[in-house]
Amino acid sequence: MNLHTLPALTVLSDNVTIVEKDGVKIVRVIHEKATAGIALHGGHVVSFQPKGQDDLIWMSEQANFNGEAALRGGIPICWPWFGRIAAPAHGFARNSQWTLVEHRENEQGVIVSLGLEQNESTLAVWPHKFQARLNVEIAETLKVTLEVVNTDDKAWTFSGALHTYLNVGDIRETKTTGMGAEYIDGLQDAKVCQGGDSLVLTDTIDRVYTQPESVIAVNDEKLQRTLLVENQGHNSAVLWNPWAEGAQGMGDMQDDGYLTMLCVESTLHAPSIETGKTLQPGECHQLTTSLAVK
Ligand code: TA6
Repeated sequence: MNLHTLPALTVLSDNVTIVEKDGVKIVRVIHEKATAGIALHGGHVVSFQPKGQDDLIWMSEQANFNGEAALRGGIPICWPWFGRIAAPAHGFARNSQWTLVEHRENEQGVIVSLGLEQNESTLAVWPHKFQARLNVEIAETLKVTLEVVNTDDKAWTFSGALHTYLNVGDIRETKTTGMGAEYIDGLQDAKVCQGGDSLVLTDTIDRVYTQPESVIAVNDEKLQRTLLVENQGHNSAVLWNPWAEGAQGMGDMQDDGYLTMLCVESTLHAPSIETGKTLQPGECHQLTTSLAVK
């Protein structure tokens, strides 16, 4: 996504500016090491481009920057649940307005922190108090950490994902390794399956891999690079591509959009709200994903 042409609203420092795309404010970072954008709507990373590289992040040309829909592409924050186990799908965080808490920078890069707490509309769908902090570290690599704290006086359970859309040259010439052998297949009623951990996709895929390696490698023949994805605080990694028919069925993805994207997600998966991870009052959890080019 080209951040350079967006009108600047506020200059916060030499490297950090608030810009706007349609109705959505974006924290834009232009640093010696990389450029990046984080939309306050959704706390959504929309771009990460290390110096001399194509963007590592895919954004749909048809994403709705209207401040109402979740953005298609980028790194959606799925929380406090992952998937369609409750409504709205993937939780409310990706469709909430986050606040810029702080930004810090030095010659290595910039850290941008956003915050979200319960409000009337989150309490209406999930009756719990929480404090969420999204730390986005922009340097030669990108590190995104979602930290959630239980600020309520009783325990609650949650799941979630950092639903990264990677930008690839051509999905048909992209090989993913390190997913691990076992997966829950979203296309076969959550059947548990075994398979090789190295894949070149030829069709739609929607899998929760339960034993991923610590580093997942996405080898992109066309762009001549390998993207490395390293996750923490997760219990699985999701691989998703809607392929041609899926893309055609989505109003916010161009028909051929599936050819240049691959979701590799840092996921805390649970089959229901009740079976998610439990946090007692005062406890916190961090879910992280890091992206690098080899
Ligand atoms: O992470 C994979 C997935 O849960 C798929 O099942 C697919 O629907 C995708 O997310 C996108 O979901 P969304 O609600 O953004 O359309």
